[in-house]
Amino acid sequence: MTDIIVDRRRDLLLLVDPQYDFCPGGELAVPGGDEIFEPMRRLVPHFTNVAVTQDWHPPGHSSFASSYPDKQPFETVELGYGTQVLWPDHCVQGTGGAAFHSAAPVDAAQVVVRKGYHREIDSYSAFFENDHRTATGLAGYLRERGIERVFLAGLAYDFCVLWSAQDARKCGFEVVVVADACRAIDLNGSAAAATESLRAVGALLTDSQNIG
Ligand code: VGL
Ligand code: ZN
Repeated sequence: MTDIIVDRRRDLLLLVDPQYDFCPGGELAVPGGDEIFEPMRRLVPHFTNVAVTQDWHPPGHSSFASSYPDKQPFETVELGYGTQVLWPDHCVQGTGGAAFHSAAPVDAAQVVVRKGYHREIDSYSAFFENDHRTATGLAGYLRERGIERVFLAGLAYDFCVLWSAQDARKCGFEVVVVADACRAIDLNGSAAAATESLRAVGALLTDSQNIG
């Protein structure tokens, strides 16, 4: 049943990190990551406004476990802005793994927001880097274009989709997360925690079949 009607003037579809490194075979593969592209492609025709984010790290990024002598991927480190999960090297600028997956409908996007390009700060969110202060400029761009509601789909549900959805709410946008067009990393229960957090900030969770 279609219970969410897209308003082409004020709604935006935000495709989050649909990149090879987050898909099976990639450096930070999300289980089932490549299963999101079919629902994503079905969503796109409903929208006039589409944006895409691209995780885009320099070599030696502070979120890479390899940048520390004594750390393994998925351990954490305390950085100036708080606790940072450490990842395998992924989405390094200009590499094939950082490229958009060929099945991702990114040609529909009017803007590409790259993030995570400051060596010392990670950026899960499309709106603010992980210090929760440094803006990417996306909120201003959306406001100038009259966007009031943001639909999110992409990878990973419990990191970049979650943080982007939370920040979108903080910036005053209505938020719809399209769950079947997302997949989670699920580190220590982070997928279930993400759903709780999304509900707590007033984000709507739905599936692509309910959007028309
Ligand atoms: C992401 C971990 C590190 C994501 C990006 O896209 O969710 N997760 N970098
Ligand atoms: Zn990253």
